[in-house]
Amino acid sequence: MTKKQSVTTTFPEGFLWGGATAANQIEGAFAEGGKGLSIQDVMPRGIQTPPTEGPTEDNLKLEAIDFYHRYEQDIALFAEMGFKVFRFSIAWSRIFPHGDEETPNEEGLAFYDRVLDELERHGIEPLVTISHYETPLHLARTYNGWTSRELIGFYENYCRALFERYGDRVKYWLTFNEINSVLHEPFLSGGIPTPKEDLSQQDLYQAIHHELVASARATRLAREIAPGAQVGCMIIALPVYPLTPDPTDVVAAMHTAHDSYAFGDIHCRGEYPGYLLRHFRENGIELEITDQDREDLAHTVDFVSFSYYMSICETGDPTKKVKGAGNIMGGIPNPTLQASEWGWQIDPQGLRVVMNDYWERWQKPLFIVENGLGAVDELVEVDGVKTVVDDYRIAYLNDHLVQAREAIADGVDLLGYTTWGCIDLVSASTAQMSKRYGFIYVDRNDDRTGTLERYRKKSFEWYRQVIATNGAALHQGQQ
Ligand code: BGP
Repeated sequence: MTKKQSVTTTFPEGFLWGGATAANQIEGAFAEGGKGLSIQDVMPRGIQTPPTEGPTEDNLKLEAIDFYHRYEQDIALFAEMGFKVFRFSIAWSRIFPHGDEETPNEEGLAFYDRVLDELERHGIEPLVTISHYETPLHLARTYNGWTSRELIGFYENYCRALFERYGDRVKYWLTFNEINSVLHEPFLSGGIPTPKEDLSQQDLYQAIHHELVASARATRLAREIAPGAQVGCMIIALPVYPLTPDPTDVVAAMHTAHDSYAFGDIHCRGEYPGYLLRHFRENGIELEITDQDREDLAHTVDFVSFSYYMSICETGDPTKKVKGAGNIMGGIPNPTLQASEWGWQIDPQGLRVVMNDYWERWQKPLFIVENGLGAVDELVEVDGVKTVVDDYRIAYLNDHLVQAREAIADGVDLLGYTTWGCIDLVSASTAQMSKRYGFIYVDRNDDRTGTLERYRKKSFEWYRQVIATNGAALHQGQQ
């Protein structure tokens, strides 16, 4: 990387401000337009309970927030906030209803044409996640998801269909959402129905290997079919702090950090890092890695994208190992931090730490593609207008953006920032509607009541100003 180190105290010109979503959490219309079932259609409680046999009516994702029919209105609201970029995912099962067909479903492709048209009309750059926790159910149940090498070919076909159709209009692509989460949630992340406790390390790492090869093949394919495209990996960024200054805790933190670093290392360096090979050796894991796989892995990504919600602590003392409430990755709570209503610890400075860390480690441009606060919101009337006075969300986002700006001043190359759930959507981990992230309130409740009407929250105007001033409207926080 030869890019000159920047010394700046502001966001760069052309910085991509925007918001992020995923198909299964917003679209609804789960059986329209020729769409097949995805794993999400059988996850009415997110990761809290095992999947159901088929779709059940208590599954909020079946209708979600009806973006499938309301995308024009929603994109207009994003444009009103001044979005430069909108991150969304393509539902694999809209394009290949079962996942293993040879030809794509035209109706599915046409839907995303319309979404792209609308974004283009408003001058909003699309940022597309190819696979966001929505593996076609057929691939999960027939092949045991990514444990099967056959999924590489199916995914490659899917990517080919996307690059051929949208390659000239989509510049930024992400191959797999939060790819490192497969270690923790094999079904959600890898479409693997075998319960985690019955899954051997061998099978799990082989599945991961298949995903990594598929990701690299997508990168190679994008370069052939859509030469202007930029392909990024997407990982959960989770700074791991030692619980105490005891060197044993520091080493334990290093090991836990490696669990996530490995995914970035392979995507950026094109080969397995030594610490992971050692883990394989010492645990009797022997992966099937072909010469072709090695060649494929050498196609490294253009940028590194990540979600950032929290940091965790780690200890080498087994008596102190407790798993905190929190996102998919869990981790030991940090005694110095406060947590959200769902137990996710809030650590804006951790964002600066992780950005410096990734930049120094990989020297690839970074993209923050998820960050936000899931909270219970109350719809109230202010001057006759329905809204949510979400000062807590404004404070959260403000403090994280201030730290991102610090990291930029530290020399980090940051392409953009998309807040998670820019419009209220169904939660991934709990499948609740009441865990709201948006600038836009959606009238939809956990019991499936609600009109689906949209309302601007207080944070809507705040974000509009932040974007309009390219960050100058932020309030200085901790440094
Ligand atoms: C990430 C996922 C998203 C999203 C977000 C918030 O792990 O990529 O899909 O949902 O976390 O999580 P949750 O919805 O569980 O609050």
